[in-house]
Amino acid sequence: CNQFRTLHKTTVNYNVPVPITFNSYKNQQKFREVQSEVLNTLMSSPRFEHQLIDVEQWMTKLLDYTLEGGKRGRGLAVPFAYEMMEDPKDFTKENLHRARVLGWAVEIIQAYLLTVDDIVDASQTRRGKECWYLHSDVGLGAVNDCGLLLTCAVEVMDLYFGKEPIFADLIKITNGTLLQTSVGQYLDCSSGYTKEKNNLDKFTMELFDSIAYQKTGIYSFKFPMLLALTLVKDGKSRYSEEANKIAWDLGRLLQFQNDYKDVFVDDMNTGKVGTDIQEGKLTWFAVTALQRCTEGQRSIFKENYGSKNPEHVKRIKQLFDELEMEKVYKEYESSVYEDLVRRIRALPTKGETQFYSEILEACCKHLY
Ligand code: DMA
Ligand code: MG
Ligand code: MG
Ligand code: MG
Repeated sequence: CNQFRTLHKTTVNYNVPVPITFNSYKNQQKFREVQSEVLNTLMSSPRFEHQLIDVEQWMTKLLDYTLEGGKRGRGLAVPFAYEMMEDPKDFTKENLHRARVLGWAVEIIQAYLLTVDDIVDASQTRRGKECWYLHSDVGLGAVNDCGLLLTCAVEVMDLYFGKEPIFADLIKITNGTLLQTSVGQYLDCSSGYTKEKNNLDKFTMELFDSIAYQKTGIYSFKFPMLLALTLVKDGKSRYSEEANKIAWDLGRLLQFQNDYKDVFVDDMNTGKVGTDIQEGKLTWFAVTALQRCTEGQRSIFKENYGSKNPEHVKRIKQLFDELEMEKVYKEYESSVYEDLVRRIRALPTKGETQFYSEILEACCKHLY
């Protein structure tokens, strides 16, 4: 996480800083302990115990590589949501442990989503390392490895919860989340700009909002909360409509922060080399820049966006500078932050307020 901490100075100014406890050293430590337990349970389960040694070696390599180096925000959010949402008289240590197990299922799903995302985005690096699909012994086999990651996440749920009544809910929540995230990823890929298409009709803020919610908001914010609520007494009825709207806006916030880092922050800090300009992505920057463009600047955008040629990429970055996009972004981030703080304070329960406050702070400190 330290590498992201340096970004903190460049973003939102906090009126009242909220201490972040959900990813405290102690919580991270407890969460890490459960990682080895979950992976050992998985690898010694009936599906793997009679496999050839090669299988175990490959699975271990795949899981270790794709899980390593993440900030663990989404995974840690599951036990944190359980702690915040459960009535103290019903809270149990066993359920907290079960929430951590579900947190690891979320982290494996995150590893799956990022491994797929790097293929479709033609990325080079992730979490400071070469993308999985680029390894000489992986290549197109990465498609099957993604299937292995995803089915392992569901297998973890089955191994721990398969005989319990909540299992059906876990599967429904997980499949619904993945379906919607994949729709979001489809829209993200299909809405990109190329010079050949020469069409910017799709570059609207409405489409950006919808993609950001579907590809990022749901699995990042709604998913950990819904999983945690399966462990909470009468949890099903505890997901409020307002919390859902907050998940929507947190998804937008996380995505436009992600878009910011793609263009403006060095890969030494983000752990990944940006590809949004090259891939012609419908980002918050592209849409906002187009709203601020003169006709001449719009032509420059159309000539240079969506190209791998370094000169074209440089010209787009120059255009973003001419349009003062960094300044516009920071002002916008502050206004979104202020609005979310106000709405989070007004949530119906103390637990929800604390959960979303800490998650918001973590997003703005690039710890999520
Ligand atoms: C990522 O969007 C979305 C998912 C579902 C992984 P992105 O391609 O902007 O993410 P990144 O910038 O991390 O590659
Ligand atoms: Mg990507
Ligand atoms: Mg992507
Ligand atoms: Mg991105």
